[in-house]
Amino acid sequence: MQPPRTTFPEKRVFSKWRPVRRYEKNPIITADMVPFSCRGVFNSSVVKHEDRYVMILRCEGYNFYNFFCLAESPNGYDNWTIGEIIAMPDDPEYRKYSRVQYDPRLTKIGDTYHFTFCCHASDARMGHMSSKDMRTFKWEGFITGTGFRNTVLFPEKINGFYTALERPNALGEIWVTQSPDLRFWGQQKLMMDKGKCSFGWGKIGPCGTPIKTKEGWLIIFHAVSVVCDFEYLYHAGVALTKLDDPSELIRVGDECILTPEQSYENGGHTPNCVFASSHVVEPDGSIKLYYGASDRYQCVADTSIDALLEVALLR
Ligand code: BMA
Repeated sequence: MQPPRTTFPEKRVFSKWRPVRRYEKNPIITADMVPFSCRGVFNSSVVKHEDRYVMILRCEGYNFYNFFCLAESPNGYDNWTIGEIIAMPDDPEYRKYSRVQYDPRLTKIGDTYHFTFCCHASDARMGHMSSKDMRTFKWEGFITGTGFRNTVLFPEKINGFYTALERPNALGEIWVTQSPDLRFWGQQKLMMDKGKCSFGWGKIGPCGTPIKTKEGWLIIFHAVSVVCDFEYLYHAGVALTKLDDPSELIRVGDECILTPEQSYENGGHTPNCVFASSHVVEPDGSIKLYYGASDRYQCVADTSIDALLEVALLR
């Protein structure tokens, strides 16, 4: 008979320190603040443009169709003003996929904001618009065929190529893809399969713009575990990859950085869901992490590059 285990293996039990602290006034945006018929606001994307935080707010109507609104705040936490609905492309190919759109992602490359989002007909496909002023958006075209979701661009070229993370819809894993011109994409490589994540055995996918650090690219991802009544639980985690080849994983943090624990995350439309779709890195290395709670509310939390690296490398 095995003797009873009295100690845990090293690095499996950690201090109570947590890398992410929720904003005490969460949720920061709710459907009743939107001046249009709307049942939920969630999984949005934020950039700091000039002196304002500008959000592409994902709104879900009572017809269950989604639309994107612009929202602005002076400090990224409160006093959000909800503005115009973003005009979607007047393009014959786009119209075939225009019934459903969701999961906005924003990356600034040079002086241009790139807005990628999921469009759906019989399967998902990634659309791409660009903007210089975060008010008007130009349709650039589809950057994937069907079967792909959650494409997010890196903020700079890698080895001379624009680079993005994407998720094949059916597989729920993270791939790296590259392009010479932001139009034609290829050279796909697997970055991370769901078996690498201790809390993402259901599926995983990329979140906001990868963050360049001295240790490597810090990748925030969403991960789904499945509990015994077959319900999904959505969490956020971090991974670190090589700077010159983001398909090469350095390590994946075993501890999730955010998991549903508050009533607004455990209830709502998709119970037990936090979806950290975007973040803003401040000059001092602190990070505002924007996340949707239970597919109903838009929230924010505070973290930092150092805290996320601690998880990616050591926890
Ligand atoms: C995202 C989107 C949502 C979904 C959510 C969980 O990837 O597909 O529609 O409900 O995950 O927040």
